[in-house]
Amino acid sequence: MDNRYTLEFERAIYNFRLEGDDASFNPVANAFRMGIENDMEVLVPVHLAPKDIITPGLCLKNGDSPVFANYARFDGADCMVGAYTSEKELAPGDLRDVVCYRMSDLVSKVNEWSGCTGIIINPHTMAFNMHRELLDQMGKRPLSSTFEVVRGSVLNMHVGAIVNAANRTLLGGGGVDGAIHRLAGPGLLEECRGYGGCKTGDAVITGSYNIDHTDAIIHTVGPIYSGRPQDRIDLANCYLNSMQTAFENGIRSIAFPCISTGAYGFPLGEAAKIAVRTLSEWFDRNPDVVMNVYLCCFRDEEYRSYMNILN
Ligand code: AR6
Repeated sequence: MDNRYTLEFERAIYNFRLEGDDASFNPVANAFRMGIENDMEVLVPVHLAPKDIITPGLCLKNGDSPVFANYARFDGADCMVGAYTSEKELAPGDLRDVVCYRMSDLVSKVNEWSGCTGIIINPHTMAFNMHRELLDQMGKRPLSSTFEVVRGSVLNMHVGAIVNAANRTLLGGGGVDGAIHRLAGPGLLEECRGYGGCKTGDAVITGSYNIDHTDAIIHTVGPIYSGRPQDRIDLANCYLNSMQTAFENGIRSIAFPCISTGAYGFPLGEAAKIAVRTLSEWFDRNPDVVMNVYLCCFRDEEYRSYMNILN
């Protein structure tokens, strides 16, 4: 199964789990809705035996043959159908018979089957429960880009692209730049060498090399803070050009660090305001694009700055 919408859904659930109690449903709902509208498929474990041997059962179709979905019981009451977003997620369950099924069809089936309370996604790892009410809510929620402020490193996020706060040489350095290069390996440095640098405020996209939970790295160069008005323009351009680069490369989820606020000394409060304003403007200018954006706060004070603004 190779479906980029299923992958985006898997990523959104992973990030939701990672964020813990503060997590917002918005990115998951976006990924789910986008998936439903674009024939997202999931792997459903099935029994190949006749229906009367398995009760209760949810009859799906695999080509012309009927098959019966596996289900799981929770707390003695809930009966949910298991579905997986990838072979990797399926592996720990040691399940042999699966069918690739359209999520929209599975949702319809679940709603028809009185014994079933919903779908459980990746029960062996992330275990994301989608009760009927949640399925209903997510199905109705309007699609729109969202940004989520999260605690932690960009390197923890499962997204289409991770943004690097690089320098003008693009040849690595300290901070998040150093961490990304260390994890990605020498192939990244080699590709970066080929670009001959990047101007302040611009963005360059590369492969992700050994970082397998993202497809790309977008390197942008923030301003070294001097207090001049140009710093604010340059920082806004970092967000704008990174978003545009992501969009033009078909990327629909992206994780930003707090660009320029470490070694480059940009005051946090001001930088957070610029990030929020620039992203909101980009969303307004691109109403037909649905992008899940994560603003990652490696240090607690970064998180506090965003919260001050958003509250
Ligand atoms: N992992 C994840 N995020 C980090 C890490 C890390 N190890 N270290 C810092 N951050 P900075 P800048 C976060 O200093 O201010 C480099 O040497 C940090 O909390 O990495 O744009 C480059 O090569 C903050 O949210 O970048 C440049 O020369 C964000 O990363 C220069 O620093 C940016 O902090 C760029 O300075």
